Amino acid sequence: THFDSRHAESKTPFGAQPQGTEIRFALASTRPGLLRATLVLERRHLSGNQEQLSYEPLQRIAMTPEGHGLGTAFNTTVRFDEVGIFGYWFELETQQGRYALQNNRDTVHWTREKGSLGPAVVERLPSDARRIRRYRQTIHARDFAVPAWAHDAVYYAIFPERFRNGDPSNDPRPGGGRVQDRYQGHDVERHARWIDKPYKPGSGDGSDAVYNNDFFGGDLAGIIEKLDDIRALGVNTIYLTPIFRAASNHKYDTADYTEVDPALGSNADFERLCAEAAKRGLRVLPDTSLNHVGADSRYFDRFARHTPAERPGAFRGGRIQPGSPYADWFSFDPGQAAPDRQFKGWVGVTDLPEIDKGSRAFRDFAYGPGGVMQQWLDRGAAGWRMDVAPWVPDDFWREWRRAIKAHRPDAITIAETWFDASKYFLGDTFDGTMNYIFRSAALDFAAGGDARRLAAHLEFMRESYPAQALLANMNLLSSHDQPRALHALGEREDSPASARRLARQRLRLAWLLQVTAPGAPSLYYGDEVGVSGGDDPFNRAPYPWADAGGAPDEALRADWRRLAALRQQHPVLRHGLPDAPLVATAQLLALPRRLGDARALTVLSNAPGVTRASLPLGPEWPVRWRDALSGERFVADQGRLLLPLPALGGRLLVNE
Ligand code: ARE
Ligand code: CA
Repeated sequence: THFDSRHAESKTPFGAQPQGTEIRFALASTRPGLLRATLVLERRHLSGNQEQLSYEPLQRIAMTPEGHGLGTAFNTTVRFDEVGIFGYWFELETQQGRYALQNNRDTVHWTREKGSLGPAVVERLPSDARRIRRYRQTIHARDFAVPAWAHDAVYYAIFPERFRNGDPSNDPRPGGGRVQDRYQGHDVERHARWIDKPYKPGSGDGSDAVYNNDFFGGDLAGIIEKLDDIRALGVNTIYLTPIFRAASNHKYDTADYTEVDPALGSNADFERLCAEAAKRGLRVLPDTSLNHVGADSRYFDRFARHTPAERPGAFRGGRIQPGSPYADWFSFDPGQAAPDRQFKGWVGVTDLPEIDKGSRAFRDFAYGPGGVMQQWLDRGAAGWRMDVAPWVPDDFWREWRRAIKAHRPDAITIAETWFDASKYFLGDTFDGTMNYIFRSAALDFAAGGDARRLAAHLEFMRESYPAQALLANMNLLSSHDQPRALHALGEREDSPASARRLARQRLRLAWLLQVTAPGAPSLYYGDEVGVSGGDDPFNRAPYPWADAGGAPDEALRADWRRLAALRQQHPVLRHGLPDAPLVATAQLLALPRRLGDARALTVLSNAPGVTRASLPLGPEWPVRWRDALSGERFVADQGRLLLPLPALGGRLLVNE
């Protein structure tokens, strides 16, 4: 059923656009006998899951540059007056029947751009339109604005319990200690087996099952103590995983939204942290879940540890409490016999009873006047990283954003998502997301994967995400939820020195991409000194402070600092818009960005040996370039720039 001909499509302007923009769609084909072409537009993610198709006939046009010499060319202009996410494809009509010109399933697109037609796949129109692979058009609100500082941000992500013990007096067990179970409730017996058992990463002996209850004594005082070191990394925003009172070490099981956990410090310590950070030009971005709380919390109080019987938590002592001030926050099923089945835990985790986000009482508590969001912004927080964003209804996030921006217009709103986050970038919910698409694509490439795969992911984001958000995304390589970068790049505890060196070189390659790609780089504490570790919980190892017996890799840290400094020196790396890759082959990628007359060209090679790149620069490109890393100069000759490239390395070229 394949159309035996060449065909291509393009659009101008390319990428997400504000409401009211007119976009010209064009296609061209060498197929003789094309009768008609139609643009099929589908609106998605607006009211519920309803899909709506509209058909725009294309006009046949005389051969123009748009046609690129491909037989017949068509185009049409559509004005997008509504905000939304649109999918589209083209229908082609011939004497033989109808065909769909659609996004390519098999090959990578990285040249889909105005003027440069991208390859497309044409197949007989299937009876079920869901089988057609759409192109994407995002239309965002005209007034979508992110805080002025968002594109300048460089994050340092800290898991507070594991960074630095600045105050042994607040340790969960006085004097520190490795393992401490603070649960007084239901699974203490299961956990008890492991108390005081040495933690053996990856041992599979079950010691990791209770790792949520291992404490190392890290706290806010420790972070305050190390602010100068943090600042020296070239970062400017500290992202903290949750710090509110909670039983676990990760503290996503909030017990009280209004208090810092006593093992981490006090509310005053948080204010001090923000103030001391601000003195050094650093912001502090907290994290919380408004989707669930802890079972062991004052709101739920499953183990009757928090609330008096007269003002009970909603499930105090394992029984539904209709008279609870928090009763309205949760949905219960009293028909179930087992307590675990009477409420819903987040993805079935009974430690994390899910909130009914429709509850007005909860919404007011969370983001109403004087509510949780405001309290912490008033204490100095720079905004919020919101846990499990997709589990919370969009209308919640809309109200939430309005409340936050009304209170503090320069507060940033970051969603935790793992896949396409386009629906959060229409202007009414989030400014950016934790960019896991970036993480997987970058690590895949650095580990030796096909550079065209990385290009395809970067192009997906360049096409789908408004620039405001694209440049505000938290581009991470490691996090508290995924194996650390070094682990993903092959380093293991027992790796020989050569394997370690190789993994660290791959990490530098990923860093070069991270600090030059569109989006705010995020460094996970310890990555910069060679900390590795696999899945949760092994990705949360304590920072290896030299004064606590650790062995930080200072050379690696110096490399990070050099790379992060590039971003500070070249505004184009913070504010420049990306263009389509200049080159993407199996092992080579050249990624351009521009800001006014300034150009940056990141050239990356994951080949194991030294290679050469030959970059096609159009006539409009500068001729003289300097590698901002090595200082070497290069001059383009007849529109080509020839570059030697180191093994597993790259260059950042800037125009002179
Ligand atoms: C604990 C154990 C885990 C165990 C889990 C389930 O440590 O080993 O698998 O329980 O029983 C917090 C803690 C976790 C804890 C969890 C539950 O930090 O240590 O896990 O609570 O008690 C998905 C979600 C994503 C979510 C991750 C964890 O999409 O939103 O799962 N991330 C946030 C936070 C977490 C936090 C929570 C949510 C809960 O950042 O730290 O967990 O508040 C794939 C999927 C992703 C999936 C991802 C991660 O790639 O595509 O959707 O993320 O894996 O595993
Ligand atoms: Ca401590």
